[in-house]
Amino acid sequence: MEVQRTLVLVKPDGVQRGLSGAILARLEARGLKLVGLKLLQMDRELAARHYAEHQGKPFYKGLVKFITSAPIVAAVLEGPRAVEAVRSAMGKTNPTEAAPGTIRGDLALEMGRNLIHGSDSPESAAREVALFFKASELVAWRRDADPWIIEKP
Ligand code: DAT
Ligand code: MG
Repeated sequence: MEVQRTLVLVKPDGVQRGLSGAILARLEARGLKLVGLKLLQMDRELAARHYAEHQGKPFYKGLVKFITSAPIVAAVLEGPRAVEAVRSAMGKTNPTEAAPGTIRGDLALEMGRNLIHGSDSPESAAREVALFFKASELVAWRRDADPWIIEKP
């Protein structure tokens, strides 16, 4: 199975609500491996680059205002098909449509306060990881539990 890396952001609502640990714990418990982690506050320039695909949409201004309003936690997670694994764990963009058992379905109510970002494709992941992390900030490490999580690590 293809090993991938993906970018996760615990958005300002998640940090302010004290859910950073709970959100990362769900992804870790699923078997995804942390290879990068930091707390930061995004500026408008980083937000514009991160959300470039949404520029011009009606919700764009509010999205940038929200994502830059307070600190976030940025993480890089690695595993087989990590992009899809994070997306399915997150649930649908609109939390009221997100399935119970998902992060958004269990912990959020509104689109503009949906707690978490996860890259939507391996190409987006590569671009987004590079926006938030230098290569030297990513740690390649062997996890003792790997053979118990990944059939062919
Ligand atoms: P996702 O975060 O599930 O990848 P997205 O990339 O389509 O969703 O949008 C990025 C964020 O923008 C999303 O998490 C919340 C906000 N957003 C998207 N569509 C919206 C809409 N129609 N109204 C308000 N906010 C929206
Ligand atoms: Mg998206």
